[in-house]
Amino acid sequence: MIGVEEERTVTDEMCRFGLTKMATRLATMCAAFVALWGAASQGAAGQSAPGPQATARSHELAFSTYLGGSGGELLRDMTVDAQGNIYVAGIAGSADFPRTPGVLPGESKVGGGMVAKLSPAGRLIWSRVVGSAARESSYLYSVKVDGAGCVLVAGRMGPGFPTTPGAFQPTASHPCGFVGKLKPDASGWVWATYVGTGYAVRDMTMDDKGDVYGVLDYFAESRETLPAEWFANAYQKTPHGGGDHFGKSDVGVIKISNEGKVIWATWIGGSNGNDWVASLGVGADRCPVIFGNTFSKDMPTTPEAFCKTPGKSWVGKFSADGSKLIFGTYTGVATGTPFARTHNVAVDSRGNTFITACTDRTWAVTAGAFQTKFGGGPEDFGVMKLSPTGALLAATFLGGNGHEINGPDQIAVDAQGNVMVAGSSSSTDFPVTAGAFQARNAGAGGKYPYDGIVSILSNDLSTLLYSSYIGGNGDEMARACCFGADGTLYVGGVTTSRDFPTKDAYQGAYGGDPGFGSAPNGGKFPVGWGNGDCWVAKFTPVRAGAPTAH
Ligand SMILES: [Ca+2]
Ligand SMILES: [Ca+2]
Ligand SMILES: [Ca+2]
Repeated sequence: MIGVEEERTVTDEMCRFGLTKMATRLATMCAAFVALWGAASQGAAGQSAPGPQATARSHELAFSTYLGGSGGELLRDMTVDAQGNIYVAGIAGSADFPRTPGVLPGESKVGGGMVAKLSPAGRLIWSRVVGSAARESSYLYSVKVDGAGCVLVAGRMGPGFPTTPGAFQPTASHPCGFVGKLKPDASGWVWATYVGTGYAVRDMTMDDKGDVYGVLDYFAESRETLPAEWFANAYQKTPHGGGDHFGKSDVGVIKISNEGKVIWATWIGGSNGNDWVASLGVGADRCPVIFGNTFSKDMPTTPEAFCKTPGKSWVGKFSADGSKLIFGTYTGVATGTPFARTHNVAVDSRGNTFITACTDRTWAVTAGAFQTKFGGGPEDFGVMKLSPTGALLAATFLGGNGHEINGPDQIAVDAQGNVMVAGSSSSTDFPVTAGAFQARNAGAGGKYPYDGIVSILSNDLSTLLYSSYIGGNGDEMARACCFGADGTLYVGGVTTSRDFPTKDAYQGAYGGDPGFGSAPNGGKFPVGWGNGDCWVAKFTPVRAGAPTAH
C-alpha cells in the first residue's frame, strides 16, 4: 500500500486526466482507489505581537463529536462565525452521512464534497454533500463564511455540475477547480462556478471585504483555457509550464469578488519544473501570500529573500492587484516531503506571514526559537515567520521522536498574533504543555500510533503556549483548526478510533469505515482519506487560577 498522502495526491491527479501516460503509469493505484472509493460511496512589520502572550494557557474541552457515516469521511477545513457557529468542509463517502432535510442543486446522495454548519454547542444545523456524479471524488478543501452569513466553499467538482447562470466558467471537461457561495441556510447557491484549468482550488481564503482568493491550477494537459483578460495586469500573464511530473504545472492566484466575478488572476511558476499544490493566505493589506511545492530551479526571489537556493518549496507575496511580486523566497528545505498541504499559510495583523510544513532536519531554525533541535524520526513540523517583505524573522521545529510526517495541515493566527497549528504525530514525546487536554499519545508504540495534535506558539515562535494530543486507540489526524474571537480553539480532523474522546457529542459513536479503517495502511501511515469519521472539537480557555477539568 502506498502512503496516504501519496495515494491521495496521485489519485487527485488521476482524476484530472484519464488518458495520459501518467494514467498508464499509475493505473494500478487508480484502480485500487476507485474500488475503495466505490465501496465508500456505496455504503459504506512588527517583530512582535501586541498583548500578553508568553504565559502557558489552559483550555478545557467544551464538546467533541464524531461526524460521519458508515463509509469514509475526511474533514479538511473549518471556520467559525461571529456567533460561534462552526463550519466544516471535506469529503463524505457515506450514503448515511448525517444530513439535514433539503436538497441543494448538485447534491449527491452517495458521496462527494461535504460542508456542514454546527451550532456553538456542536449540534448539526445543516449539512450538504455535493458532487456531479457518483464515485467521482468531488471534494471540498476550504470553507469560509462572509459577513452576511453566506458560506464559501472551494475544491474540486467533476464535469456536469449545475453551475449558476452567469458563472465565469460554467462547464468543465474534467474534474476541475470549483468555488461556490451558499445561502446562509444552504438552501441554494448564490453562485457556483468551475475555476482554473487544473483539478482543484486547493486552498481558498477571504479578505475583510468578503472577496475570495483561490489557488489557481494550471496543467498543460488540460483542455480548458482561461480568458486572457483575467491576466491583463498579472505579474505572470502566461503559465511557464515545465517539468514532466503529473503534467507541466504552475500554480497561480485568482481573486474573485464576493459577487462571483473574476477581479484578477496571475500565474506563478518556474520554467523547468512542476510547481503545484499550494496554500494561500491574505492579510489586512489584501496582498495574497502563496506557499507551495516547486521542482523549478528558477522561481523568482527578491532582495530580502532569506533563501535563494532552489529547494522543495517556495513562498511569495503578491501586490493587492496581482501585478507585482512583493517578495519571493525558497524556504531552504532541501529534502523532505514533496507534497505540501493546504491551509499552511496565515498572515497576522501586522502583515507577517507564517508558514508550516512537514520538514526534515534542514529547516532553518533561528536562535531563541522554541525548538531548535530536530525532534527525531523522519520529519517534524516546521513553523516559520517572515516579515512583510519576506525576511526570515523566526523559525522552529515542532516535533518529537516519531513521525510528524503527515501533518501539519493548518496554521491560524489570532488577533493577538498567537499561532496555532493542527496536525498528527506518532511521537511519544511530542511537546505538550502543563494543563494539556491529553498529555500522552493514546496509541504510542502500537499498530495505530497517530494522534491529532493542536499546538499554539507565541508570535515570535519562542514559546509554546498550549499543546495537546487528541486521539484514541485508532489513528487520528487533526486537519483543521481556527481561533474564535474569545480565545476559543476549534480543531477537527479524521479518526478511526472507537474510543475517540467525545464530550456532549452530537454523534457519540463511531460511524464506521469502508473496511481498511480497521487496519489503516498496516499501521505504516496515519489515517487519511477513504476511511474513518470526521471529528470536531471545541476548547474554551480556562482563566488563570481556575480549576481545570483535565
Ligand atoms: Ca519527528
Ligand atoms: Ca490514536
Ligand atoms: Ca465514517
